[in-house]
Amino acid sequence: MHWYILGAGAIGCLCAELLCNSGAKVTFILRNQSQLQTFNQAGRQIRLRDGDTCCSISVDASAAADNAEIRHLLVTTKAYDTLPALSSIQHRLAPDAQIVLLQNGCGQQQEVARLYFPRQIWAGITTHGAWREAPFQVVRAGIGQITLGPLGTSQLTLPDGWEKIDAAIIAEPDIKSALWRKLAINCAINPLTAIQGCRNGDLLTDPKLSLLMRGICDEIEQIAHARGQQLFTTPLFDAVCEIALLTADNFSSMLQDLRQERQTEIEQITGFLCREAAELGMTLPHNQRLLDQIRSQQNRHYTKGEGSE
Ligand code: KPL
Repeated sequence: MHWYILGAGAIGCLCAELLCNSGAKVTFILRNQSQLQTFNQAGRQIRLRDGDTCCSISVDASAAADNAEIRHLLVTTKAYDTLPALSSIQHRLAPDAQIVLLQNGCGQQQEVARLYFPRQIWAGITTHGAWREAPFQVVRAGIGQITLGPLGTSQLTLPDGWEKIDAAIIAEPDIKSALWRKLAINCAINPLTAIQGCRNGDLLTDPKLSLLMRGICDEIEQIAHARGQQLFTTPLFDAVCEIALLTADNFSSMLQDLRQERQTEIEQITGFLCREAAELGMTLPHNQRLLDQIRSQQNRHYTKGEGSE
């Protein structure tokens, strides 16, 4: 089995390790010559650090513009990069290719299923904790699981070869609900921590932030309910508090993106929720305010970036 991976960030590298260890051949698809050069400088290897233990794995890389056919593709790019990244390799995708999308956010999965029909698409979420300390070098921050489910079909199978992976891979028949649950958690934690510049755990210890988070959660629940989505068996606020406690020392991915002046996934997280609300004729004052605030912070970075070039 030969799996190509689009997106060589922390989750892309973790998955590369899992797939290599399962006996698959793994090739990263890199966007341009400069990324290929960085990969060559890293010894054509990925390095994973777990506490004091370090392991290196040799993988291949190919440029997006190459021509070799792709029959198995894992996409671990940032959510906003999904469509542009896929379109850069469209000429290589076999008509019966299997595509796995392992990303935050909602909306892009349905768009991929529509645009790349009749290929088989799986969407997934992961609770693995990892961060990238340098290109192709990842630090493992917590062992989690990968939950995957097929889009647009009721046949519950895993992608080719994934049953051989020696890690928790959960086959989920109702992946849409799993994506909504992850979306709800990300909507409640990410923008608020990004605006406040705080750790996830601070949402629990600062009464003002906890109150705000409760308001945000109530709005998310209203939309989920209007869309017929059951979220958790407990109120969303309680589920979010549990995750914030488990990840108390983390800086959310959105806060990290803002701090590093990178584009955030706000449009695929709170933006998706607010678009759903607009379609339903509903308003979400707390979530809309967070969306506006993150958009304006991002725009400041881009304007600054453009001015300094
Ligand atoms: O998924 C996360 C993220 O930061 O994107 C949470 C669960 C909020 C953990 O930080």
